[in-house]
Amino acid sequence: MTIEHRTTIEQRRPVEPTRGFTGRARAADRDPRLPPGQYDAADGWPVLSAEVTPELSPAEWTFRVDGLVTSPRTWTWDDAHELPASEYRGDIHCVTSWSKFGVRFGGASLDAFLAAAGPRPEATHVVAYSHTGYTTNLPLADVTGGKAWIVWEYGDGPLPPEHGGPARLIVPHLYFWKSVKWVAGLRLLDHDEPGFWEQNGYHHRGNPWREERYSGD
Ligand SMILES: Nc1nc2c(c(=O)[nH]1)N[C@H]1C(S)=C(S)[C@@H](COP(=O)(O)O)O[C@H]1N2
Ligand SMILES: [Mo]
Repeated sequence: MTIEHRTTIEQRRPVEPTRGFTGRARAADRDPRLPPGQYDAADGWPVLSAEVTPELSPAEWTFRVDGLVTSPRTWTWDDAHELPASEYRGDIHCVTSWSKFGVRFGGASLDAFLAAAGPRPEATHVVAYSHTGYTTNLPLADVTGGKAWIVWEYGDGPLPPEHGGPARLIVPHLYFWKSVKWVAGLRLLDHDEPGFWEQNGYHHRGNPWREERYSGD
């Protein structure tokens, strides 16, 4: 993952939709589901990857939880599918300014994985990482309590490879760069450890409603 590649990708900032002669949407016209500075991508779903889509079959995919846990564990595709099914229906928001409303992702709640591993009391943060080397940091509180999922379905079908299939993390209440594609695991830590984008100027938390896009926002 080179700087040039990263820059190219996040510079693909979509053009604001045309809003007529006033050039500005009236507050009353604005969809309340749209966080500040975002636009509705409607039927589109941009692919944003810092790496080439890996060839990763379900049989090769694994998900590990380790670090500050009592029982470090690795799940295979079949193991993960034995967990209670859980889905997210709602909106997603990318820092490059597109949002998508009412999407469905199916998989298992991250709570189910964490419960099996048993976070130690000292654990405050996690680093989530992919099979390709992408990383992102999150407070443990942002991935517990029904706020994060490991998903392998989009709509009624399998999650497409370019969107992180066989399986990805989703943390939909934060900007989508936290939602690691081709997710490989979660390491629990007693401190915050900036990931790939966070080391390159992105905000450590990324709350779209507070427009926490870049460090200092
Ligand atoms: N492994 C990996 N996960 C990733 C990324 C990436 O480059 N690699 N990009 C992130 C960013 S910046 C965004 S906006 C979303 C994009 O997801 P999408 O391509 O399915 O829209 O994935 C996030 N997860
Ligand atoms: Mo992004």
